[in-house]
Amino acid sequence: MPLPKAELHLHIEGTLEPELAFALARRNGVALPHADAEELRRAYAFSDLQSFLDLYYALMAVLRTEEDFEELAEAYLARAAAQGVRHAEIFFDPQAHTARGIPLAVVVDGLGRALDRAEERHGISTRLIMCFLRDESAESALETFEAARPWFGGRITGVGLDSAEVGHPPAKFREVYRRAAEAGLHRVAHAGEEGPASYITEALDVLGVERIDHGLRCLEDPALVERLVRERIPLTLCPLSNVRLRCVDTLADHPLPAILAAGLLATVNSDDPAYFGGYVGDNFDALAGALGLDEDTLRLLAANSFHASFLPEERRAALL
Ligand code: ES4
Ligand code: ZN
Repeated sequence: MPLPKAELHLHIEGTLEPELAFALARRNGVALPHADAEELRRAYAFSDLQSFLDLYYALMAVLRTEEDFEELAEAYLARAAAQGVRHAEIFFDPQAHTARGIPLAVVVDGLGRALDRAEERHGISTRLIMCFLRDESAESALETFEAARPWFGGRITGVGLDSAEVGHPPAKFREVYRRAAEAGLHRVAHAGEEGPASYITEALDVLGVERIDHGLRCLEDPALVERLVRERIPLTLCPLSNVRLRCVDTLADHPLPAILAAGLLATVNSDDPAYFGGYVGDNFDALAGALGLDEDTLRLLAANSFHASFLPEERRAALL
């Protein structure tokens, strides 16, 4: 039995497996620049975050209808449940769809159809977090935020910040995060994946985030590490992602041991599992193998995932 865990850093568009991409492409009459699923999989050799993002955004062209988004989320939930996930806080990228002419309602309601049944079918509670693309303008983020108001406090419970990090510091999104706080939404942001430790500090100070997605590079700033420990700010680490995007050389070089030794609240997640070689249980297994993690450390990581979640305390305690 896999350890019960929560997944807190998962881009639903990054769960699009090549086989489903081809099935949806056929159904929707969308041409893909690859012969078949195997050839597409061979293209998953990334040199950095941007080389991944180029393919990730291109493949989204196959997602067009509510049914498509429902199938995407349903496939993720089934795989996650099989690997012990009991709670999932799921990211999606509204702008990546609205920019292609797909209405926000198609995306949110389509995902919602699968999430509505997740508890009953898979024993997984869910939350949906809308992410702003940081390489798009602050105005575009504000427009997207306002368009999503009908779902606030219902289907959408938080905001995040993703896509190309370097050159797009958190402060660019001050106003939209201010409005998110005012609307009672949770706030997270990717920071310190490829970008510097100062982006983590800025995400805390300017955006008021409650969790840092990735946050690997916090180790470059000892005062920041001390603050993250003191304030119990969780890091949502994604080890297989870090290797595939060359943020770390190999899993054996992953800084998780240093992060845990520093007293940080670290969690393990899959990020974009269809692209990076595995779902969250696969991330646990690969880390355990490469770093020789013992059973107590694996249990700690799984327990951290509930502590770092946005579930109410009673529900967290019940899942632990
Ligand atoms: C992402 Cl790994 C990663 N980093 C930043 N933005 C993303 N969007 C999807 N995956
Ligand atoms: Zn991510």
